[in-house]
Amino acid sequence: MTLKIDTEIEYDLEDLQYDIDDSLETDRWSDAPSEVKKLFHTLEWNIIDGEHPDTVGFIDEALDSEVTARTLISGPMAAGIAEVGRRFKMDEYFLPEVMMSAKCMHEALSRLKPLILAEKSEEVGTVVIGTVQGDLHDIGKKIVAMMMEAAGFTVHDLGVTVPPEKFVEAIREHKPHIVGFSALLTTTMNMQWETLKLFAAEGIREDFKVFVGGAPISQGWCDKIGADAYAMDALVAVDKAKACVTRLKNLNGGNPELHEAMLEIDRERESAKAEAGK
Ligand code: B1M
Repeated sequence: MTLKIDTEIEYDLEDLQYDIDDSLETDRWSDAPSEVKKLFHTLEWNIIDGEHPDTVGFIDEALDSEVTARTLISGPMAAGIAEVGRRFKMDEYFLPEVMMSAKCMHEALSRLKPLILAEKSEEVGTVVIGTVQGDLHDIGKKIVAMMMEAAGFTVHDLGVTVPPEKFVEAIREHKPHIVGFSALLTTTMNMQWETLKLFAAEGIREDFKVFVGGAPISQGWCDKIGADAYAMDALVAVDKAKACVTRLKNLNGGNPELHEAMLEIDRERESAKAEAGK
């Protein structure tokens, strides 16, 4: 038996500016038993405070309470790191604090990764993924890679600050169905475009589908650079990737029909959400 806790609802995270007592008073995670709700807020604050020696202990406690790895990632971990981003933007936090919080995220993900990967059943395709050149952010990319692997893909993660030529090399070696670029900085998102241009120059653009993601990335950007799919989170990335290797497998990368099919997946998701919210 696993606990079902809704992490798709958009919560107001304003309480995270104050202290855990304020968080405990919100209705966030109220569909969980009270001790789990408390544990979720503790984990949010553990990430905000960057107290990484304690992170895995809280994760283990949540797992013992039948909470799934996916719920932890998309729930309290996402909330905690979002508040870190806000504090950084408002100059309330500086790099050392952000690095401590990132360490909490990495330690939690290392603990959760085997549980997510244990879900893998059939082999559905191959993915090459990396954070583009100049960009060191990899927490979100690691989550995407993990979820893709759990969904049946063999994932070759090239790491961070990956030069366009290294993508080309990996593509020649692994012959992927999907190539994914992550970028978290407005100053590095352009490297997604540069990498895509190199694929065209090398005559390999149509051999696979190109996925783009990361906080500053949008559908508009995806359209502008001529990528095949934009995914706002790991779940959307998996849905779209699966469609690409099954019913859309005969459409080449760069095909406008493929692009339209990706947009249709977003529309279906939106209407399913609206339906569920009724
Ligand atoms: Co930096 N950082 N950071 N940072 N950092 C941001 C991105 C920033 C928004 C913070 C802020 O100002 N609020 C800001 C960028 C501003 C901008 O460009 N507009 C910023 C900055 C400025 C910087 C530095 C330049 C700071 C400096 O040095 N002065 C510097 C850059 C270093 C470099 O890259 N060259 C820097 C450094 C760092 C750390 C190293 C300290 C650390 C990264 C540690 C690491 O990743 N190993 C860090 C962190 C942790 C952040 C924030 C706080 C958190 C990022 C994160 O992990 N989010 C971030 C604030 C923010 O994003 N709001 C910030 C959680 C993660 C789960 O979400 O990565 O969005 P995300 O991934 C999601 C989706 O986007 C999507 O799915 C994921 C899961 O749902 N997704 C994909 C991601 N990739 C995808 C690929 C796909 C599909 C979906 O297909 C291929």
